[in-house]
Amino acid sequence: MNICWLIHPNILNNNINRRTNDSVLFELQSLATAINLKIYQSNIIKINKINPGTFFGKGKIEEIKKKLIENKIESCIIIINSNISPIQQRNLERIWNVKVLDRTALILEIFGARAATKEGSLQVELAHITWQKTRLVRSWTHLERQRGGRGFLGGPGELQIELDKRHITSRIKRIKKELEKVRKIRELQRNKRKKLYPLVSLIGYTNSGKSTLFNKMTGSNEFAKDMVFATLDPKHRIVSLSKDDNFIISDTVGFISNLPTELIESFKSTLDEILYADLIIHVRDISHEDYYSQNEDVQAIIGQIFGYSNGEIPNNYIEVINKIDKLDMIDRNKINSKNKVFLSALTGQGINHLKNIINDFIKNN
Ligand SMILES: Nc1nc2c(ncn2[C@@H]2O[C@H](COP(=O)(O)OP(=O)(O)OP(=O)(O)O)[C@@H](O)[C@H]2O)c(=O)[nH]1
Ligand SMILES: [Mg+2]
Repeated sequence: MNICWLIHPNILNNNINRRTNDSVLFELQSLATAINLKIYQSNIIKINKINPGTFFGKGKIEEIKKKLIENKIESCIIIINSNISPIQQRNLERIWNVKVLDRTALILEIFGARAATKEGSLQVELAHITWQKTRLVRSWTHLERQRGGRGFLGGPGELQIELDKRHITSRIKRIKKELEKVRKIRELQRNKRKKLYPLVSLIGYTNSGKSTLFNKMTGSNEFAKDMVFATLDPKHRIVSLSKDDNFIISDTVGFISNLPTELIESFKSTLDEILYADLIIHVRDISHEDYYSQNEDVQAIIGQIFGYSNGEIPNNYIEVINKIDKLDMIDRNKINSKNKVFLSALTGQGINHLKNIINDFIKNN
């Protein structure tokens, strides 16, 4: 098991810090444990100004180096919860003599580890090599070759590091072609299904309870776990409301803050499930400290999927406020509205109400 050292750089004057330090570190830790990394330590490091060459200032870098040497930590991965440039990565790796990953690399690793279908693997590989390509621009040959072809964690795309840019470009083309085929097949299947039954898509922040709700509504047993990105590939099931009223529900990949744009681009065929849904259900975890900022992140990603620019929301959209069993809320039933259903996917409380809302929506649209 690889050991990792998690560092969240708290950058001064960065207005987009909407979360508390604790919750940022907690999410970072769950990302690391999602690929079985053992956490040596996690810290927040204050930064006044990003150093273009090394990201951190001299003092911090020396401090970390000293600690690595003193504690004889050799095969450690240092994960920096931000985007770092290829030059910064190279310099830090040289000084510290350990592997350095940034947030995007970490998320891509998790997706790589989760991909279970051919489509999922292709999508992850596409995201990975598109990202790598952007990092090869400035300092390709010597930098990447020196670092060696095998990343610590392996996974799709790691081998590609030894190929030159032209190879990557042609691989990107081939994957896109293959994915386009998959997308067409999906489109056909979707159209076929849609002729039979309306499509209801679950979306939401990772770990908000989409799969738990999917399982509760369909009686299935899909993987649902207290773990980020438990689900990667879309799943479909028919839900019967009555003899004549059925719909198809789809469960899909969760979102996260700063989701790499390469992933959104590459996961088009998966995200089509949302784009072409008759009804979108946004599952939100009301017990989470970041309830509001998670909503902003999901809205931003919806905007990217639909090509919105001003925070609009699709009109076939409702919210499920999940995990109410964890709260001590009085009068919560009064808060239910046409577009908002409070429930617990775990206990089942409120599920019938959701089914009624879905039924109404389907009948009226
Ligand atoms: N207390 C409580 N826990 C819940 C509820 N719904 C889901 N959970 C828990 O939340 C965790 C995440 O649930 P999942 O259903 O896997 O979440 P998801 O949204 O599918 O997550 P990803 O697939 O990672 O995007 C699990 O530990 C669930 O048991 C709920 O209503 N109440
Ligand atoms: Mg899931």
